[in-house]
Amino acid sequence: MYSGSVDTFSMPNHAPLPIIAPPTPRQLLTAVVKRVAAEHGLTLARVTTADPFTTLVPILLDRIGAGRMDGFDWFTPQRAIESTDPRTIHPDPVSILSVGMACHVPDPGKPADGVLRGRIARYARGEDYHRVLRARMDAMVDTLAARLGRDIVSRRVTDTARLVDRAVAARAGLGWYGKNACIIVPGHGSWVLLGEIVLDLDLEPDAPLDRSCGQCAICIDRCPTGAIVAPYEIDAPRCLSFQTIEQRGPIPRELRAALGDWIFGCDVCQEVCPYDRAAIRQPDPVFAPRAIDNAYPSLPWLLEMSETAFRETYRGTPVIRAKRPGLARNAAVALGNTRDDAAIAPLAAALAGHDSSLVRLHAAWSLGRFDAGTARAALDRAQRNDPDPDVRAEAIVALSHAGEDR
Ligand code: B12
Ligand code: SF4
Ligand code: SF4
Repeated sequence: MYSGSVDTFSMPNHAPLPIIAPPTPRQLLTAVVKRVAAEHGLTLARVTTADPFTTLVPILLDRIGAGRMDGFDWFTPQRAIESTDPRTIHPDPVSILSVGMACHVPDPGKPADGVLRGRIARYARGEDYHRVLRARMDAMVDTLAARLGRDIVSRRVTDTARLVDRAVAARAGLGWYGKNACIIVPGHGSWVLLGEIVLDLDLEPDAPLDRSCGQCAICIDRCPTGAIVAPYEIDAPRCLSFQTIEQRGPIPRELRAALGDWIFGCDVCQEVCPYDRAAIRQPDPVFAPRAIDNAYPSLPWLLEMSETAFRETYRGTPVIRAKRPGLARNAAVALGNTRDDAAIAPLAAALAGHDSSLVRLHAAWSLGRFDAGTARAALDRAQRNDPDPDVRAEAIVALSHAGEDR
């Protein structure tokens, strides 16, 4: 790839001739780096400098101070400040290669098979991007070192507490910030997962993209929980992605109905975005779901699945992170949200016998959304017999609101 400057000069009696400045060694090196990245499946790759992201510091500290990152124990002010400076992870950083993998594989759609099903966010339906991206970045650096005939000191990160992936991608012009805080990549929308390679190579930086959402605010209006509290500002504790993936305890009552059928992550603020809808679909095939349970799993099955079944179905995918009780908890809530009487029997069975009190508690909440006698009977048994006081208390609350739309 050549990106040198083009100039013209005039000669008497001749049309202007273009003068193409020869590429500099830095431009040639940058072209080699991007070519090697593409050879390793990192087709989205742009460069920025390794200068600290100083303007990010007050934003991160403001967010922490406002409680927007509550629930992330690792997101301390100290850690946040460190994550804005590549020198904290590399002894001699000069450039950063921002890389992305497109994850919007075709949606198989919920089967119309009469089974009550949940919904998994698209990025989590196939292979775990952390592993794939890491492996590609590692292989790419090895090839690059061999091609250049020199050692390269590099640090490769994705989704860590060590660098703010989106800030790197924005400065490198890989994409631009949407008001949903996601990086929108031309041609792919925000369906792109990000990583960085911090290098000791002097590369030609790309320019940030001069794009913005303009007057659009669809994602803010459509977020089911109002978690986009202002443009570019997410209140993580209110975000369904946080509640379904990171939350280890009970999901706050006031957010349970908003969860709808999401049982791992949430894609609403991306699905409604005009840029995401118009994106050319060139996803990486590693993100394709292995089976329907990796995209739209049966909710009753999630409530009764064994540890072995959980591991076999979700091994190597991001869903493993939720752990079996967490996923079953989400399924219990999603079953209640169906308001379909077919949900009562699996919920009653879970309330009576699930090994996790967290799951029983959410099954109680969900049963409280039904007016049927079988739901009340299951709640009545639980309020008297469940060994966990929190489950008994939830059953009492559920009975007092039984059948209400809450
Ligand atoms: C913590 C975290 C979360 C938390 C908190 C979300 C958040 N907004 O921070 C939770 C669990 C809620 C979450 C959810 C999701 N996440 Co997440 N998450 C992260 C993580 C680990 C850190 C993000 C961070 O530092 N946040 C700090 C806070 C303060 O950022 P913020 O409030 O959003 O503000 C940012 C911008 O809005 C911008 N900004 C602030 N003010 C202004 C003002 C202007 C004018 C502009 C232009 C920009 C701007 O600067 C901030 C820094 O980026 C990153 C990986 C990483 N290490 O970077 C992945 C990451 C951001 N997540 C990612 C994904 C895919 C998601 C989900 C889509 C997953 C899903 N489908 O469920 C959702 C999307 C939710 C959303 N709308 O943001 C991707 C994003 C890819 C992309 N194209 O943008 C990342 C980069 C992981 C990766 N390596 O690919 N995530
Ligand atoms: S991921 Fe869902 S809950 Fe979180 S901000 Fe986007 S739309 Fe809202
Ligand atoms: S929905 Fe509209 S406001 Fe939200 S990110 Fe997309 S373009 Fe921006």
